[in-house]
Amino acid sequence: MTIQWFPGHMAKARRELLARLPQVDMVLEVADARVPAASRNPDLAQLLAGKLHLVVLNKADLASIQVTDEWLCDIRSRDIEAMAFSAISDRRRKLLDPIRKLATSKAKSIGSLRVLVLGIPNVGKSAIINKLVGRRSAAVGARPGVTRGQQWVRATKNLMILDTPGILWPKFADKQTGFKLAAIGAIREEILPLEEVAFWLSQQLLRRAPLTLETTYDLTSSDATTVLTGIARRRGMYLSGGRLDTERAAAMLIREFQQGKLGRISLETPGEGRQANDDEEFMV
Ligand SMILES: Nc1nc2c(ncn2[C@@H]2O[C@H](COP(=O)(O)OP(=O)(O)O)[C@@H](O)[C@H]2O)c(=O)[nH]1
Ligand SMILES: [Mg+2]
Repeated sequence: MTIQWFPGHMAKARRELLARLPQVDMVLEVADARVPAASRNPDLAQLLAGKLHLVVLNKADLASIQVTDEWLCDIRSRDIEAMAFSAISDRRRKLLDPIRKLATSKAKSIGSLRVLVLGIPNVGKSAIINKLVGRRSAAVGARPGVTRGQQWVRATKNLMILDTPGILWPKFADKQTGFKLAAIGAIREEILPLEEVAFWLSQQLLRRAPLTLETTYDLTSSDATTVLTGIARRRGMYLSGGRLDTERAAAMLIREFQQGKLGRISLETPGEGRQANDDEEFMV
């Protein structure tokens, strides 16, 4: 499901986006509320010139409420509309209202509003399309010039959605970004080893939500190097021969983080990424 981002893939995704943009009035850019910077691509803004643009921080049910509010202020301060959303628990209405408001504020006749949902893998694009289209789902036929197999679906009387989301390529600014994307399941584990991602995540948890590892796994140490062995011991994860299975513990920690079992945790705050660019270059 996730994509390994080689330059060729990025170029293809960019080409496909450029081909589809002329057909739409608004781009709904879906990002992950736990990593709103790492899950966006700053290069998108210049491609969108002239389009209505709404950033949806999805999976807000998994992120810190306070940190998400900070991100919304940060994005809006750059003159981009933004909202927090949970495709799992929020009502469709919460998404429809800001779309309408943005369209009418720009004097765009809502009577013809055509929307493309766009984002990196696994941020919830399909969940959002399903939410918007709801039970009203009714394909209205492929249109000329539209990528084959792609259809406009009517969400409301006035709102048409492309049923195939646009795939955005992440911008790998540094290794931290890679870890953030791996932690939310946006890039494949082949790119960054599971145990390295879990170690990084352990450090983040100890720093940003210090009680989480204790309440979830009964671990009291504040040393990230002991987290995986601690989880393996608590959960009885052993390899034949009696060694602790830290790889299984790593997979479990990442999975439970992704499922929200560790609580509402944001992995970055506005501002902190901007001074961390002395990190080594991260290539995929
Ligand atoms: N907790 C939570 N999970 C979500 C939310 N939106 C999507 N998901 C889950 O995230 C995973 C990826 O969603 P999907 O819509 O397939 O992402 P896509 O790759 O961007 O189309 C699925 O397991 C969804 O159930 C959300 O708002 N909150
Ligand atoms: Mg999808």
